[in-house]
Amino acid sequence: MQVRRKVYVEGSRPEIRVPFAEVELTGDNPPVRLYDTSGPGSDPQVGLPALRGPWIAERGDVAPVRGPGTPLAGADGKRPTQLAYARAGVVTPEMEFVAIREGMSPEFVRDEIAAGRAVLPLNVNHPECEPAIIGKAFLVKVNANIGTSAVSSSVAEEVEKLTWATRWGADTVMDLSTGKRIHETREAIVRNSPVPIGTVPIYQALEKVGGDPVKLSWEVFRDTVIEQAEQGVDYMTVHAGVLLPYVPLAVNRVTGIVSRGGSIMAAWCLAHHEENFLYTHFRELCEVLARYDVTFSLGDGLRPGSIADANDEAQFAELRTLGELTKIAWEYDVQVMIEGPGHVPMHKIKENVDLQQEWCHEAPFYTLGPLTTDIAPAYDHITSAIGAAMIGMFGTAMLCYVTPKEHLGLPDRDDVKAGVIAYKIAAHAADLAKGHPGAQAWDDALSKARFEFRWEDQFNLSLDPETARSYHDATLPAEPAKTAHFCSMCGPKFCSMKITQDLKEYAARGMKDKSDEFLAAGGRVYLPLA
Ligand code: IRN
Ligand code: FE2
Repeated sequence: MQVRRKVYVEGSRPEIRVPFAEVELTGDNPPVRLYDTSGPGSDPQVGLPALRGPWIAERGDVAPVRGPGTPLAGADGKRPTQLAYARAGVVTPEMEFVAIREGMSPEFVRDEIAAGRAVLPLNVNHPECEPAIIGKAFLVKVNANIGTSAVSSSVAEEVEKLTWATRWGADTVMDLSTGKRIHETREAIVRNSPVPIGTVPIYQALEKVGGDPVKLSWEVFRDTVIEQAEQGVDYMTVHAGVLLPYVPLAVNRVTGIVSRGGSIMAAWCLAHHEENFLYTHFRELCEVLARYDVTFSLGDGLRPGSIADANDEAQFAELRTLGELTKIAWEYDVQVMIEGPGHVPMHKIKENVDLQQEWCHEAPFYTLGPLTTDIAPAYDHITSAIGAAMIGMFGTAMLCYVTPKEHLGLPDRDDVKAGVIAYKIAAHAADLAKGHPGAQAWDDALSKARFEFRWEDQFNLSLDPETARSYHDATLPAEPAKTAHFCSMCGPKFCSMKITQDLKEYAARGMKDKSDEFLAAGGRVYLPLA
């Protein structure tokens, strides 16, 4: 019954094989190809094959074998970043890969990266990754956060969550692990991940100094970034815009500083009464990230954590600084995205995108929701998917999911699925609104299947085929119901789709016949229940 299968489209050379999920349809309806993030599947003990291995090797700018201290780049001034190549006019195999994935030309992909409007987060030490592009001209992407905390989860469980999140369509995954076995957990995640992996290195740096933010230093942070870059982390959240003078701006807020990284850096700045070391050492950090092609995700440490605090001075002061840092990172050929809120009511969402695009020179925006109301704990995947759809429509490139457990606890498997599905809906709704070429073909195929009562096709085209099928079967489990021209929602006599189909038939026979027949039958559109 499952007629979804993985197909590959070959690029200009045989090892550029771009995956799609192909849905076969009944009758003479052509198959539909969907963007596919699930990867080739791996044995967690072995990891995925190194798809990008030959592409990285042939560029000759990094050592061929991974291990401490291997990257060679930087020594001769050449930086192995996709931004450096794009600026030099080179279309890398990675760029060609995403061009096929998105249905765009490779030159367009290269030019968007060169302009800083899109990023390709691909660490030279993550050859297992299937390239995915993040930028407003492309499909809106979804990030899912996973990670162990001090109180729960094992390494195996986290790899399982990664696979589960990408199965439902997560385009990137962030490992926010803290506590024990943090290095080992991340190693297992990166080696098994077909999607870019992001982290927030300050979390691990904090573990290294025993959990006391005051003991943090640039040196501990830098070494943590190198450790994670060696493992292959593709992008890193860095809260370099939480400046000492901005911290007092958050004091009178309803919810103060809600960002974990933001509160760690604010505590450090206040305790030392010194400027944020991520800001003062930013150029050195750029040099490290450039060596591995790690993409910056400049953190929004002062994002609003409530409707009352949206679009305030603290938030926008930090955003201006992120714009300044973007220019510096670009001097080093380092790719940049900008993180955004948080909690924002619908009428204040557009201003966020407009200011971010203006102040940050069109670097891709990556937002956490935003939640459009604070009244629904346990349903914040919904309160935030509303904001995510809107902010996506206005030009946000990636949406960080929120699960039903937000503000309440650590998400389990079901929460991860609920969050990813809610965000895939938001992202796709934004793709439609933006008129991304090809986005509507999926809707049209499903609508047609629905109208023609091709139930199996409708299930198979669904974002969540299993749930769609099970809801249908809960009331009409028998096999003939899969071709019946009604469902249990309205029953056989009230189905609007059925009535419209009859109308079409009448129209084909001539309006006169049709109206006679209609009047003879009593002239009612809705028939009384038998
Ligand atoms: C995304 C946009 N703004 C924040 N995020 C994500 O929130 C960020 O990438 C990370 O995954 C998570 C927690 O970040 P804080 O609380 O440390 O800022
Ligand atoms: Fe929140």
